[in-house]
Amino acid sequence: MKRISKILALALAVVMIFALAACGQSAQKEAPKAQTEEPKKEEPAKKEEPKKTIKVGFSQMENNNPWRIAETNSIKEEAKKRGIELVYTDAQSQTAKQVSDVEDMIAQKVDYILLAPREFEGLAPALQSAKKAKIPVILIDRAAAGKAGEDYVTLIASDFIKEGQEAAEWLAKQTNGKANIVELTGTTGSSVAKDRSDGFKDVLKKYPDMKVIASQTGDFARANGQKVMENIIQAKGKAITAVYAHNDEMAIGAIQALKAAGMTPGKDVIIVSIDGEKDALKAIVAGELGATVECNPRFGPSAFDVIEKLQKGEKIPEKIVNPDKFFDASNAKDNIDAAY
Ligand code: GYE
Repeated sequence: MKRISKILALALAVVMIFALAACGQSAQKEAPKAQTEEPKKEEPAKKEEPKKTIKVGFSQMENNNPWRIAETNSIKEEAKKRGIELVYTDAQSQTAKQVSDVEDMIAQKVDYILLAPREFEGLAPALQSAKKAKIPVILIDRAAAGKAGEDYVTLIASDFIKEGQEAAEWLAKQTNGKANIVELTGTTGSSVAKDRSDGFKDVLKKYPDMKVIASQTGDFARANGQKVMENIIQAKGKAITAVYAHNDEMAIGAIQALKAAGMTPGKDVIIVSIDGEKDALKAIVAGELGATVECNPRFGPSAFDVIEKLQKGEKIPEKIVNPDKFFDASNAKDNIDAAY
């Protein structure tokens, strides 16, 4: 036994000597190579880089219309462009899910949160959790209850009151201040539906012969807009002379309902809406939709500009208002290609 282990130890020693020699050789062989690959020396610095990658959570409320999809794409594209890691969630039209989505992001330790609030109320628990975790929240496209600079950093959005006012002024001109209007409102409880209604009705005060004869929610969706319009047509029939839809999708639904009822949109019934999506511009060219107030969904550049400013410690205003255009028969065709 002793002899056998002695032999084994000897054999092992021989193998090790050879192995060491081989190592030395390959190290020698590779030495010149290693010298030319100088950046290798900087590896430790490189390793720190991933820490600098910003991780941003984007809580989208839903993705059920072209406007939303354009917004989601804009955020995703811009994050990619800037090398920012994005954690994306879709609340599927449920405020409760939106709260838990934000809480998940906090657990994932994102550096910032972009939040597109479905409803004005109901998101306080999410905002509080983010505040506790010291994660800045930037509201985009709709408002939520809370204080800028305290519960969230800022709100980037269009001026919805102005949008409603512009729609009303256009309609007043088209109808010589005389119209029986059906209002198709957006999501109940959203800041945008309230403001677009308020702005519109504000202007109507100047025109006593312009009346809202029915106002119902179509939840910003085409199919709902169509269904609601069908019911209103059944109740009001030919008395309807105008439609104000809080977004293009519902306006397009209303156009379909009017046609099905044997009415001619653009002639019997003048229609105005908001957003500026491709289908709406096409409907303007077709003479069915009168006009649409633009509401720009491309939030990517402005949202990530805010984040980069926060990174540098710069001050951010409490509200950032998106500039919007106006589309009617004079410019719809020229803007179709650029629309979403
Ligand atoms: O007009 C509509 C969308 O919040 C401004 O929501 C946004 C609105 C937009 O679903 O189409």
